[in-house]
Amino acid sequence: MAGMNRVVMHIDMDSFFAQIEERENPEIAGKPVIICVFSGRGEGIGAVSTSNYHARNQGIKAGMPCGRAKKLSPEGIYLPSRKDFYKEVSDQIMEIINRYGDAFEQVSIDEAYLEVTHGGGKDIGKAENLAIELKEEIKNRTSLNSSVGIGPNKLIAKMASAHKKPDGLCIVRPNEVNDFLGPMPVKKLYGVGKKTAGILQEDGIETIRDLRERDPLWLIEKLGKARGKKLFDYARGIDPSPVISREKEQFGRMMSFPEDTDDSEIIIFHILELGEDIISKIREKGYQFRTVTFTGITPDYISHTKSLTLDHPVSEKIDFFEVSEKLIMNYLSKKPEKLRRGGITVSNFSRPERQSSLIDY
Ligand code: TTP
Ligand code: MG
Repeated sequence: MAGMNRVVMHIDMDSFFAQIEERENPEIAGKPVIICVFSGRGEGIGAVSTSNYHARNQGIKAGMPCGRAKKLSPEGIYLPSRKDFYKEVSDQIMEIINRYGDAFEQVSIDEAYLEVTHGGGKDIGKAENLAIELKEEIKNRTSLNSSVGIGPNKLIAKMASAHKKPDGLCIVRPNEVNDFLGPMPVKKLYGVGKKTAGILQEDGIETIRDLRERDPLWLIEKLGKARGKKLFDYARGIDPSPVISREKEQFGRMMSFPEDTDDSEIIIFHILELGEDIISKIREKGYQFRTVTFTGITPDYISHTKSLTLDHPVSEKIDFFEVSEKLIMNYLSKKPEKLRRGGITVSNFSRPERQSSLIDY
């Protein structure tokens, strides 16, 4: 990817666990909400997992003992963490995010990276529209706010998503990277923890700009080779690390139609276009597939799917076109309503036996 302009997106949900609880209990809206994890070592000994922004304004922080939080915010609403439930909501969100990029990497329960260099990228304006659409789809389907950062790599995208929280969208173009990072306190730089920040501050380094002015050899001497080199690059907004998709069990693409439509010809036209991309990816990998799934999303974000599984694996474009067309016609005959978005996914992969072995024998 060297020399190529990348566009990377980082999505992070706002006060995730607390926001879910606010959604589930509308009566607590507007109050400080604190989610506590109890250690099992006796009642009441718990730590703050997260809190909403009202509680943060009162000085409450993740990791703080709940007892201390209660002193800071006696009127706060304290709720026990329901991790399994949050995980379900997370899965739902990740499934949405996954469809917006060329590569998708989930990094925690509420954050993920997307490489959008090809899909909507290069042109940052297109990436911006993609981000607006993604935020909107998450909001419409889960009622939750997210923050998105867009930058030329993972480091900048991540720092950008944090920059305008909550409900933020922050775009940092390659020529803006230095101005974006420069004035920030050094502890905000990704990879700088409390300890490193302390070491740097002892030597008068307050901002990322201060860090940038230091000699690389000085940094290596202070922080060790690996960390010193890394922070030298990070201070300049350099991060070549790729967005790594886990081995996928399916390949899919999703799109918004130019306008809401139930016209089968229009829908098929767009979906087959998405398919071009999917098929070339699959052929690149040497996969064959048996299942094709069509997803339709209505203007009020209800989604329906329809799948078709062949009795033998295929990999030709013509097979994909045939199956997709059949699926979409079938879908529309059962659900004749307008669609805002549509998507197509192929799955059920296998690798063909190598043909040459037949000849060898
Ligand atoms: P974060 O994204 O770090 O925090 P957040 O989503 O609550 O708030 P922000 O708006 O700043 O992004 O973490 C996601 C979830 O992970 C968080 O809701 C709760 C959980 N978590 C813990 O349980 N303990 C912790 O120390 C942290 C940082 C997070
Ligand atoms: Mg978050």
